[in-house]
Amino acid sequence: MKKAKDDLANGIQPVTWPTPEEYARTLQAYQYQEGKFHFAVAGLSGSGKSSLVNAFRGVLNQTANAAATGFTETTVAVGRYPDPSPEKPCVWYDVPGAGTLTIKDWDYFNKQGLYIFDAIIVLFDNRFTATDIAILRNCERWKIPAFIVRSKSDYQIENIKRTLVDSIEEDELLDEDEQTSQLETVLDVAIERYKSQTRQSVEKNLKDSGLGDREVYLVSYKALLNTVRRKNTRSDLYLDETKLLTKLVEAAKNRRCPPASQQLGGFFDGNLGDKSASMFVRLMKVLWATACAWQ
Ligand SMILES: Nc1nc2c(ncn2[C@@H]2O[C@H](COP(=O)(O)OP(=O)(O)O)[C@@H](O)[C@H]2O)c(=O)[nH]1
Ligand SMILES: [Mg+2]
Repeated sequence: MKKAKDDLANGIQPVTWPTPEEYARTLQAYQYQEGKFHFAVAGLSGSGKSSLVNAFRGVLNQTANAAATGFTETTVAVGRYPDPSPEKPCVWYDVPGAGTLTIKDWDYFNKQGLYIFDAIIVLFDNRFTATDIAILRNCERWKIPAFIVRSKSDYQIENIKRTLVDSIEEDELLDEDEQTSQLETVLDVAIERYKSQTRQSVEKNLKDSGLGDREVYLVSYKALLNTVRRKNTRSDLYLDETKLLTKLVEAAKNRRCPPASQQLGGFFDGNLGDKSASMFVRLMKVLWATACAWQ
């Protein structure tokens, strides 16, 4: 007890695991259903979680089936949103960030029962937080695929673009032709700047926390929604939406369906009955077809 107290005082955080009873209670509380994929989106209030959940489900913000968006979170409740499309066996969860709660960063993962999920999206808008790091660290412990996603890329790029336009227009050293030519490429420059700034900042945060480098997916709600609905528009900016959807399904599929060499005691012929095994294979085929359709 004294050691635990001293460790905490010295910034060494305890590694805790839920008891089997807690684990079972969490499965029940989140209405975990065998044969479905359970994806969590975690992040600070206002980072765009509810919008992202809506986009993944192909649901427009502010419509009847949509998760509520654009208000300040005040509750600790995790929102559960089954995919409305009958052929997609996915359930999406909207998980409020630690900033809303009185939970310590290191305790957040267990307290929110994030260990039951098949994949977790760590969503950030501007600020990458200590909770985000704690989620990534815990995902490693639990072997849960985690995806770092930056939201609102359309908005962020538009802001960078506006600043660039201002500086080109203010630059007295440029003649008219030079200004015109720079203004023509300003969107591409803004996108590149946004990509490199985001990657550098995440890389630094991960390094400072002793975590290895990882991919960052840059997305916008509207582009993701269109991608899920397979409706490409010219007016929206598409970045990593397709890649994220594909990798997400791929990772969840691999987690549930390890290659034969890693299967525990014959996954299909022992642990599952014939009927559920064939249902599981069917499910995988459907999910795989869905992922391919997104490509
Ligand atoms: N421009 C833009 N705005 C977004 C995007 N995602 C969310 N928003 C806006 O950001 C605000 C907060 O989003 P919300 O989904 O409610 O965030 P939550 O509090 O994390 O659930 C809302 O006004 C959304 O319309 C996006 O990709 N692009
Ligand atoms: Mg929300």
